[in-house]
Amino acid sequence: MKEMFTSIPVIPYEGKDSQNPLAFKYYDADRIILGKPMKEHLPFAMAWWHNLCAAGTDMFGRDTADKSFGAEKGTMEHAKAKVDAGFEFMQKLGVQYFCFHDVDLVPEADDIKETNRRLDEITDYMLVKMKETGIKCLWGTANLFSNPRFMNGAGSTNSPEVFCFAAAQIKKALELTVKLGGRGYVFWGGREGYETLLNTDMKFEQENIARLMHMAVDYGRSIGFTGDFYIEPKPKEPMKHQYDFDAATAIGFLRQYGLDKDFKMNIEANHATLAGHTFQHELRVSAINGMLGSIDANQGDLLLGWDTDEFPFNVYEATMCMYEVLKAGGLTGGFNFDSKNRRPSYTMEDLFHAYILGMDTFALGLIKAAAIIEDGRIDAFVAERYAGYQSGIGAKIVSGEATLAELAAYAESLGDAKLPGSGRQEYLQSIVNQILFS
Ligand code: XLS
Ligand code: CA
Ligand code: CA
Repeated sequence: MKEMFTSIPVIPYEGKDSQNPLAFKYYDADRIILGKPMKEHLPFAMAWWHNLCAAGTDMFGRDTADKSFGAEKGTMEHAKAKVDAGFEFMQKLGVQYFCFHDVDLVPEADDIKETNRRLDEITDYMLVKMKETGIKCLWGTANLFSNPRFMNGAGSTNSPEVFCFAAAQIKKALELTVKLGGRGYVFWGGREGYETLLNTDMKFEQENIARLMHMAVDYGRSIGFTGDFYIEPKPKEPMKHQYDFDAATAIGFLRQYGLDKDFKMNIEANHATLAGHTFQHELRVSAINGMLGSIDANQGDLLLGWDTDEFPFNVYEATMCMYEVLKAGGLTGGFNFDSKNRRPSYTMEDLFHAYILGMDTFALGLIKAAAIIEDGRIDAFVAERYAGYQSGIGAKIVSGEATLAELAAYAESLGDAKLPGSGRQEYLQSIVNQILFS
């Protein structure tokens, strides 16, 4: 097989003083952080769709990047060239996983039977490469939003025929995920929402989404899928309102429909900010509900109101992310770079620079989050802040033994309450800065 990225070597770790654009400054795969090598804390994944398919087309202009990889687009030869390019890319960077949608892998045919045959062929080819390289599948998914038939959603569509096509694609994508040994299976409900309530039966649509998910769980388990199903919340875009608005909403939905044992969250940074939350907030909500599964590692632009899927470079955000991940005991999933180069960064080298940026950002985030935990001042402050609940009336409240009347009598015996302890926000922020920049 011919090398695709001839000008790019295997990317070495050179340390923070390196000026080599094709070297890691912080991601040192075998460096031990809190007892575990970085590469185990950070199971990075390549997103097939952005890295091997998207070439810069936007609403106002066509492709800027050449992602033909020497083959004619829309052919199986091109699908194979993408596999070759993808595996060489991951190997050169030391990326251990990939994520895919069905239609990222092969050109979709007019007849679903032919699409499925192509998927069988390409995944046979991918399996060979996986054996050769040791690279694994993080998660798979079905694209239930691009084909015009999904204009009104997949599980939430008004058309039972379209619902069946969604079921067929999910069935196949689950089989492929099992075949490739994927750790997880994602539902991103891009078109599961509405444009106007004037034409929408919201209750029925959500019940139907739950029906489809139950069928997916039953089928997945019947063919040996033991991983996690994930919902990837996103509040809007492409729909005006999406049912999986944020983690809290998605978790409530899963519990309402009895899906919470099989599902966790796949949290994407850019979707968190579109929902009006911080990335850290969405991670914390998932973690405290035992549902922090996987992460789509990217970032948005707070000045833009849409999903820009930028490569993450905000070290503060990455640090807070890794703080949540470490506190939660790690991920069962991984860190998928659901990120794309900016349209004017169109060369092959730019693809590598982008991954080096993203991997270094999370490596630095990991190092700094571990330092915050080891430093201990923040954890100690939080523990102290709630210490009143460990004895006396506080302990009684927590034990569930206290009655409202008893607490009222206690308040009356005090006459007036002293103010709660200071939140010390500025002090805590200065600790984070001290650790980040020392
Ligand atoms: C789009 C989503 C999508 C999912 C997978 O905004 O991020 O790419 O991750 O369908
Ligand atoms: Ca996104
Ligand atoms: Ca995503």
